[in-house]
Amino acid sequence: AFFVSRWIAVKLGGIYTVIQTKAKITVDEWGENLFMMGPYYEHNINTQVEKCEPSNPAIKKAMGALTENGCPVYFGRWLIEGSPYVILFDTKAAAWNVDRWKGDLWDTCGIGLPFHDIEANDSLIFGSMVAWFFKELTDQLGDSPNVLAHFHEWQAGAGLILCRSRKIPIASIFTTHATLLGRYLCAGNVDFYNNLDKFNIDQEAGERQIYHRYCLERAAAHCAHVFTTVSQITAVEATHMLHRKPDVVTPNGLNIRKFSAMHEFQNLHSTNKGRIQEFIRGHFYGHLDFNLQKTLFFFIAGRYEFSNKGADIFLESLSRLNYLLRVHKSDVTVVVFFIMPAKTNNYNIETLKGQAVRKQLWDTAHTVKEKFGTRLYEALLNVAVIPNVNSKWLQLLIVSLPVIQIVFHPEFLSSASPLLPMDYEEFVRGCHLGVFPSYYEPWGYTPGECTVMGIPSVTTNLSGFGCFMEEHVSDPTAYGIYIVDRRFRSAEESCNQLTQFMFGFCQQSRRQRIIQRNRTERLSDLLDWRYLGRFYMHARSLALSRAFPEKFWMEPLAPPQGFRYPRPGSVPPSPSASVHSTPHHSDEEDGDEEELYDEDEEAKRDRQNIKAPFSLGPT
Ligand code: G6P
Ligand code: 1S3
Repeated sequence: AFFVSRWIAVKLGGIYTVIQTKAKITVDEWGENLFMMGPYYEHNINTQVEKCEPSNPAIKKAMGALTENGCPVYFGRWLIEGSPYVILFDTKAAAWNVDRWKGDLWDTCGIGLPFHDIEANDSLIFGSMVAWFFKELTDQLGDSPNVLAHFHEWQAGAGLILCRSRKIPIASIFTTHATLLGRYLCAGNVDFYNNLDKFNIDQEAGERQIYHRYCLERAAAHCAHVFTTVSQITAVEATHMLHRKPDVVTPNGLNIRKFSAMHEFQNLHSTNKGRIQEFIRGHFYGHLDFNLQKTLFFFIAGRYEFSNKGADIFLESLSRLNYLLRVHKSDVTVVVFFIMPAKTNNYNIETLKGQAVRKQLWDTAHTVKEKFGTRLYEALLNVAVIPNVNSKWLQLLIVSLPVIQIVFHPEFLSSASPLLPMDYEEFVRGCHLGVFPSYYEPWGYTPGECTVMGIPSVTTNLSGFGCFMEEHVSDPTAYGIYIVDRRFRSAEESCNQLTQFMFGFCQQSRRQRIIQRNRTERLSDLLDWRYLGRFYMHARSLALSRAFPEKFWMEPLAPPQGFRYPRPGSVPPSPSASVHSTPHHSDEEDGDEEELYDEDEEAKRDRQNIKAPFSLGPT
């Protein structure tokens, strides 16, 4: 089996996450017969791949045929869990063929690529090398063993189109993780989902100057033995935008890591939150007029697609939330992080200074801690604690203060950053709520990643993840999955709903948040590749049975058995009706509560219910 994608060892975005997290279970299934094929990028490969010689003589010979003709191909092991083999095609070195290969593509299917679209040209070079490789390989192998190739996204489409038009004997799958037109149309402020059948798609693609890309995508979808996409909502979109209904929906999973100590993820939340608080102390140095013990951290993260990722309605809802918190005289402050890579020049000097001063104060406070200890540190930083301020005046001051602070972090997070030295996972764990109110989101890994770390999140019924949760969980909100309706409501109504979700979240006590996190984490099993991987297995069997019907036969597929995760055993968490069972729980802000509800019992019951979340009929 071969996985063909532009994102092999290229750390960027959701498709990389699919391929990288899925590697382990796919290697478990295919062992030495699994190969991931991608373009060769020297800087990525040096840090992520261990080069070696292929032990399979047919692979070696096929690679040799390309390399000897001036188109180098490399082999190695990708240094991730499962250590899959990778075959990497040096598209830069092979670029001298591009004009000839453009001619081949034109002669084959009438798709012409403009010279200025570098990504499309690169994808053609990659695809031409892949098709050439498969030709050499299958010439040697004959039909034993059979070759199955799974192509991801339009950038791998050319390889698939060329293989099929040259009648190379492979079973093929094409998975699209979005449609080009869907993404463009949604970003252009159209009422996309209510007009799916009304667009003149050729014209729309032409007007957006993506006609050639769209042709590659559409041709790949039609050429494949099996066409799949990542969610039901994108399946409907693809049916209209590409004119082929996907054969299988292959939802995205994750590798779920279970801690031996059940509540370890809660401790991790606490430690990482401490690190975010440190950043905040430095970032707001001189303006730190809010109590960090009463501060909640929200964040949004993803590609900088302002309206597609819902940053627009998030900002609007934050201003409404700010208003609500003020009029209710809430003592909660919300700090919101926008983690969206954008164009940057340099670090902001003021920000660096703030962190440096914070560090100095920390050191100073520690040298004198025998005398004054941490309280001095807090006092030095916290301008709200001003001695001799008359309490009425102070109250006025607090009410007039904004209760929402926004930090825009225009880069991916990294533990090597001098400002916020945390990896994405650590950062997510330290936050309280992920907010992803996307308008266009075929799947949406961000809320899924929050879920497996036990962090509640907001998603929408226009995201694959949100729809999946709506389908499989009876009461997602009770489990900390807030689903904003962006399908059947106006933008104004969606903003209000999002505001209410966030306001409700802010009103929870610490104890309620802890209980909610426990519940959120329990949903992880639903997102485990160990379950979701079976949709990929099904797609592979289907492709083999269509490509080589005399050898592979598949029983007609029984419809997947719907699974619904039940409501939690109690009413949604309320301070008087539930009590946490989390060890090491410090709870300065909440009063004592009666022990009326055993949460671990609830967890046990839920886990028993989720033994086999999906059954897919014969595979
Ligand atoms: C985890 C820790 C607790 C801590 C809590 C803070 O549950 O185990 O010790 O009190 O996090 O939760 P919060 O929602 O206030 O950040
Ligand atoms: C796409 O990446 P995106 O963020 O551009 O593929 C991801 C993986 O399937 C998916 O999660 C996401 O919704 C798509 O949009």
